Amino acid sequence: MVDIKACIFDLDGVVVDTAKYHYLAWKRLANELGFEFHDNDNERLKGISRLDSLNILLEIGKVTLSINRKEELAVLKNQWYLEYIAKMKPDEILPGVKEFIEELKDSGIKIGLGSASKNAVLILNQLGIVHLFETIVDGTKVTNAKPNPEIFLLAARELNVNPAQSVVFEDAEAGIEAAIRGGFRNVGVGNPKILSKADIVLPNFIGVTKDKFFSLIN
Ligand code: B16
Ligand code: MG
Repeated sequence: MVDIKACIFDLDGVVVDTAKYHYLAWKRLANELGFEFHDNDNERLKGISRLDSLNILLEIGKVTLSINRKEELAVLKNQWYLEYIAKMKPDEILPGVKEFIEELKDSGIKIGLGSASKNAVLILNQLGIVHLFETIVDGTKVTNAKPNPEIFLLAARELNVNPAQSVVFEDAEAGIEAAIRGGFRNVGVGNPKILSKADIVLPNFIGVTKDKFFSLIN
């Protein structure tokens, strides 16, 4: 029998595709620093923190910088990223996910957000869906980035549920790893090859209902 009390959603790649905007901003930074950043390297930046992403980008470009310079560049990248975010509209919410969350909420399941992004609240406001989440745990509230489970453990604590009775929805390998380390049930959203460690993988939320989901996760 399924005993699920809460569902915790990642943001980028699960609720909205902000990865494309992160990519454009990182690419612009790489170009300013004199090297190329390609789409196929972008997967490595998904789900991890801004500074961890910058370190990977610099490793790709074989560039070494002081911590102060890195912090300046992370601020610059975020300014460019926020220019894209400011133009986002509610129709960029990924298909089916809002309806699925609403159905879960109506049936009494608690809903949380667990995102590495420090811009999570801004993005949810921009999309008009901030009210759907009973708790929002984002990059401003934790010290350890995914694959550390801190984000999801804090969300479960704030929702007053056990990890074993909660399901994490994640699009990134680092996020599934964090869910596993925290003792959560988990659903990969996206490519089954990348998310091979997940309990189950859904390609997206199109046509996903509460009953269909419960029959899969059981
Ligand atoms: P920010 P998620 C993550 O969001 C992104 O996947 C990752 O690419 C990004 O570096 C991270 O947020 C930090 O974002 O620069 O806005 O603080 O997938 O955990 O919702
Ligand atoms: Mg993500």
